[in-house]
Amino acid sequence: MTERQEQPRRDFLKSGLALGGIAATAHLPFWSELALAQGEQLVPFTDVPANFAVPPVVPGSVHYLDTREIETFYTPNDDFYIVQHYDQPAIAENDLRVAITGLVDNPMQLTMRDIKARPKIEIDAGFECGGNRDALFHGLIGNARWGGTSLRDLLDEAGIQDSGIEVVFYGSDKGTESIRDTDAEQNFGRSMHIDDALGGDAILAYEMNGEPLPHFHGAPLRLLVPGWYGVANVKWLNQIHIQDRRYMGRFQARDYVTLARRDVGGIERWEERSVTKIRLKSAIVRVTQNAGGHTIMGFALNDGTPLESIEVKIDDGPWQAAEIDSQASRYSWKLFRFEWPNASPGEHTIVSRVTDVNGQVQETAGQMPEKRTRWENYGQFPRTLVIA
Ligand SMILES: Nc1nc2c(c(=O)[nH]1)N[C@H]1C(S)=C(S)[C@@H](COP(=O)(O)O)O[C@H]1N2
Ligand SMILES: [Mo]
Repeated sequence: MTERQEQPRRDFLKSGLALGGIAATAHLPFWSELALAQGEQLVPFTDVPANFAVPPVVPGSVHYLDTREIETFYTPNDDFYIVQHYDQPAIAENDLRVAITGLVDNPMQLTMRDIKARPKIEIDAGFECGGNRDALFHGLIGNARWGGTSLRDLLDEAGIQDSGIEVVFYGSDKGTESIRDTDAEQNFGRSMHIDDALGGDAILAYEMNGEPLPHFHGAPLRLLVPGWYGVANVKWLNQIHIQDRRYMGRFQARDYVTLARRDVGGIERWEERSVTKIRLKSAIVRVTQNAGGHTIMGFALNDGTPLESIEVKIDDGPWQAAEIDSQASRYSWKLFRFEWPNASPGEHTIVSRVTDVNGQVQETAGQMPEKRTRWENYGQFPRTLVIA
């Protein structure tokens, strides 16, 4: 047994949830106040184009949230963002077989009944698409309670052989990729290093907010890797393959590959890197006017590292601490609120930033010249509005 296999995984998970993943910031329950109260008014942002509107959910297309309208800690299933790159296969629960293949002592073929008979874990996790961006006001995001069974326990039971270093997850959705001069049929696939697959809190999820996993979110089974960008969460999952080499599929090695300058052993290089863990990020999503003044709200998201603070800055003022929703937990999104009592009439620019317990601070996009591609859009996101 290796060291990683001896960790009491579930206890760790529980304490992580109980601690809420928040180190040193005020805990206030306010999610129930997200809906507009009587006499409260939404102050429109002037950075939102007049024609910006979120289209309804259409089969086969992308759906995103209107983040200005976040009203609940758990994103409703029918409004949770949707991204897929191939088709959206309809798979009857009774027909699904999940194969565990490759470098394992005990290859498996699991039915949904087998999977549901295993110990169930429920975990709150928010995630965003690695391609989430300012132009969509960061609407490729959602937060839900996921129910499923431990990936680690399943892999332990399969018995990964010493030569196995990579775990590949395949969905049953398919498309054709032109690779050099060959049109090759592909299933959506993503992989993780064996240490990430065994060392994290990943589950095979079949429930979303207490309901069976919806069709567009990968029914009947998907991978859910708390703290990772959405692309890791393979939908319509039907095969887990353990191999002795890196997986080089499109969404691992060519797409969802971010570009940044990095010190590589003393030499600064442009590095291409697969999108994996969620980068520390926050954004303001709404401002309301009420009897006491104005309230600014937003969210923060990261890889599960506990937060130190979320702060708000108004124009050229100081950074001031916001309150974090007490429902926030390790991997959930963290909704925040900032009371703005004496807003002066006129135009304002407001922005948030989040800091984690390791002292990592969300920077402005301008402070990150080394960060190039649009993947992992985690720079500070200033918003503009006019106070009447
Ligand atoms: N099988 C499969 N899984 C997939 C995808 C896909 O195209 N096919 N898209 C990924 C991407 S890029 C994202 S952002 C998330 C979106 O999950 P959601 O649609 O449930 O929000 O699913 C991931 N899992
Ligand atoms: Mo994505």
